[in-house]
Amino acid sequence: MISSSVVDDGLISKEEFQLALFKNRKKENLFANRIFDLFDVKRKGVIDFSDFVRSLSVFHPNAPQEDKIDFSFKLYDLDNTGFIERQETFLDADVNQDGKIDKCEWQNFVSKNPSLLKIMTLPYLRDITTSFPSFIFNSEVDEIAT
Ligand SMILES: [Ca+2]
Ligand SMILES: [Ca+2]
Ligand SMILES: [Ca+2]
Repeated sequence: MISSSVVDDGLISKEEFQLALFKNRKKENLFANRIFDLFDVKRKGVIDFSDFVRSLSVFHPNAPQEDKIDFSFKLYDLDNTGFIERQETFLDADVNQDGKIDKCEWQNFVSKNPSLLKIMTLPYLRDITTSFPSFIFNSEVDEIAT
């Protein structure tokens, strides 16, 4: 459905992705751009079906917490530096006060603030796995990395 919302080509463009997330294709959204980039595993500027399924699997209720933390870290690391810099978040997670949040600080922060990971779980995906067997749950999302 998403892939055919603008151009029915079996691929999800950034415009279609934004439309699905925010019901709005006009407004450029930094967050939507970042999620799109993370879903665009093959870096082709479009999301194909395998990219989509693979990335979405991290949002499954049964996906490992570690994968969710990882994905959320990348999500907030908007400029892809491997750190969440102060300007990327207002969160007071920078324990060693070096002006940036590393993966370790992020893990600690998230474990103290589990609500942050709520957006990383989409309960309805549980139904997809049962009603849509080709949705293969995997934990290979690490490969999305940089
Ligand atoms: Ca399309
Ligand atoms: Ca960064
Ligand atoms: Ca730090």
